[in-house]
Amino acid sequence: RAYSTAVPKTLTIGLIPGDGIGKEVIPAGKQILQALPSQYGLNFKFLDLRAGFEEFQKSGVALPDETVEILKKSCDGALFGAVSSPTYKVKGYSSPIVALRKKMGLYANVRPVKWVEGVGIPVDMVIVRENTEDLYIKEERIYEKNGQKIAEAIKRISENASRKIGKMAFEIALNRQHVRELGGSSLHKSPSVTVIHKSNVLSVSDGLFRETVKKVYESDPARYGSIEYKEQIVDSMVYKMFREPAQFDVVVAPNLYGDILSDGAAALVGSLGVVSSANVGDDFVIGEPTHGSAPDIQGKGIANPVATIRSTAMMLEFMGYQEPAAKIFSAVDENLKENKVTTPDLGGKSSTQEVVEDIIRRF
Ligand code: GGG
Repeated sequence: RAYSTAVPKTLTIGLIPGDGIGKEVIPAGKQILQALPSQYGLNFKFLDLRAGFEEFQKSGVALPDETVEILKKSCDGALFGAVSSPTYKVKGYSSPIVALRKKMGLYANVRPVKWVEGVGIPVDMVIVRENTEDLYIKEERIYEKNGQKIAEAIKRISENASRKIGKMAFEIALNRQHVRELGGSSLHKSPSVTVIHKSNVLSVSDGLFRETVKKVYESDPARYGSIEYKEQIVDSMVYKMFREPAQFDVVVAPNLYGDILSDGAAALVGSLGVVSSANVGDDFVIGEPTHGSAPDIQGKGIANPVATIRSTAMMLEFMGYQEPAAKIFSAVDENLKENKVTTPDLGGKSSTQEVVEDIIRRF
């Protein structure tokens, strides 16, 4: 999207901190947007919105209708922090982030995992996770047979959602290649997309995912022919991702495999605290750190704000504001490379706020 920096534009951003350290890192994203140099011609208005398990405990509703309505009617984009759903069934509760992704039509969760020299090991990949179906439709049931409990969950894979996520993955691969050709740093010379599946066992469901993504690739050789097409069974992907992570460029996966792989991949770049994501639909984007609510460090002021700050940049990037996004990414990279002002998860002694200020001073 082209925009003119000559006429300042005001963007309305919904802020949904959620639970735990979500409340400490979302203000970091807000400060970063407020501190963007005026040359980008962007002003921001913020709307504080409610969701989360703590919200459920207070009001009995995890994702108020009002939050969804305000996002749809009044916001240009949003930032979501973290949610800590209990690991047992709570009557009336359902994960608000899972519901929000569906209600807002955010069918892709895009999770870049890129090393910065000195932190982690060489890796430069993007995990493109399907965000609306698979086991996350949460159609579960429990029943008894011969006096024994049996639990079942439906794994739904649709051609439509697989096609959309496949297209998103190939488009991201082309875009990454375009950025490389403009001089962007990368471990890769040419684009590739690796499709994750377990269709040696789940030949119907994962089989449909794999075949549909492959069809997207084959449907447009003029557009996608420069991309190398690869497939990996999910268990072998875990092994290869830890042994030879540098070989992966874009990785596209059904919802659950994408979730697990992206948390695992965070170990390659030092900490879950630096891995960002964006929930992307055709007309809306919500930036969201990959990490959860981290109750163990909640309230200590030491949560790493980098994942949220990068997610803020991703939100701008998917909204079409490439230059301010690039400015944020490079300020974060400088902070990490220098390795002086970092939070304890990266071996440092700095607070959340000190890291935010160190990144802002590099603008
Ligand atoms: N920001 C990502 C996040 O909150 N992760 C934790 C998670 O997976 N939460 C799902 C839930 O508790 O509903």
